Amino acid sequence: MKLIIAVGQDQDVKRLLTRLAEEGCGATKLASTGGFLRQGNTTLLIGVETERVERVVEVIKATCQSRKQLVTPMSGLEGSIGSYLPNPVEVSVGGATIFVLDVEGFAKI
Ligand code: 2BA
Repeated sequence: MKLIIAVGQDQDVKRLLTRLAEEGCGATKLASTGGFLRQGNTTLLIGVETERVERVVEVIKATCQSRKQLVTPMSGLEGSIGSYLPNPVEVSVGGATIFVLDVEGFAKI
């Protein structure tokens, strides 16, 4: 068995949960925050049989979109002089960041 941890964008997760339910996959949705943008995103914990990992990753790929976002770099502003405003930079966020972990044990009690 494997545990898939998928960090996605809030906008995609409702549809993704519907698709996972259609595939008969259980999932747990956690509210999370990206370390770089410091904005809300969603992390899903999905426990699946090893042979279904590829299928689930396909479903995530088909459902989660990549989006461009403008970010104003803020680090290093402390101590800046006057009204210096750094230019926003564009970053591409998602579709999803996926980790696949081995599961040593699994029980439902
Ligand atoms: P954030 O950390 O808020 O990152 C959002 C997007 O900002 C990233 O999209 C990437 O395009 C950009 N970015 C991140 N760190 C950067 C840096 N040091 N310099 C320049 N640009 C940077 P994604 O790579 O698609 O990541 C989306 C979200 O997935 C991340 O949100 C974070 O919550 C999660 N994530 C990504 N890589 C991770 C990792 N190695 N471990 C844990 N979570 C991760």
